[in-house]
Amino acid sequence: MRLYDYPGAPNPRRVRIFMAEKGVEIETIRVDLAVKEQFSPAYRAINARCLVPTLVLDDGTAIDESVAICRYLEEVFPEPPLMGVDARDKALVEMWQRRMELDGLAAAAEALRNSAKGLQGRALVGPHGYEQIPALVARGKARLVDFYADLDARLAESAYVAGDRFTIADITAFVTIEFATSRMKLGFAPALRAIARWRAMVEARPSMRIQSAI
Ligand SMILES: N[C@@H](CCC(=O)N[C@@H](CS)C(=O)NCC(=O)O)C(=O)O
Repeated sequence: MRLYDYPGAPNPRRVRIFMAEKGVEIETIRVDLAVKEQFSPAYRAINARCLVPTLVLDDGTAIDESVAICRYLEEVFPEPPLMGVDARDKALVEMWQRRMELDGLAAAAEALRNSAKGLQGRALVGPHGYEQIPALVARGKARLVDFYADLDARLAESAYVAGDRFTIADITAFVTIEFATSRMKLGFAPALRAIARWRAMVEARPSMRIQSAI
């Protein structure tokens, strides 16, 4: 297997953390987003959507979408389970992971991609070239504030995002917070004590310190 990756990007980071939690090592190939290598003919031949991460299996099958990659790894390397253990639990983990992605990561991306000068004409990832809409910056930021409030309420009643065990939902939430804080200075307010409690616990996991090998 080969993983196409870029060190500074949040979505590949989700997959790297997931792999580290499972103790899985995969050959990693850098796609340099800083020089728009994702649009090169060579990478388009691997993934016509021009985004990372992409996992290429030994039979040549290419899988993109971070959660689809994690799903594959969960099936091949089931221990420890990070996507639920029975029907009810799997549904709840998926629900919380989707909430973290749609309410959190997508909100942060909306604010960043509609404001960053380097992303002009690329407000959405992919090959189609959408223009920025400046009004979406304020909306993305407002959505992020709501995301933090909702997450704090959830973590006031639950040890981890999806229940009493660390899962992929925690990975998405953690990476979202790191991304919003480092790239946009949009961290959560100190008054959100439940997030602070959870963040300290998650940050202490060795997988969170794993950097890309490339
Ligand atoms: N929904 C996709 C999103 C992937 C994505 O947004 N990748 C970003 C890096 S975090 C990318 O490839 N950006 C390329 C670009 O900005 O042109 C996933 O979950 O993997």
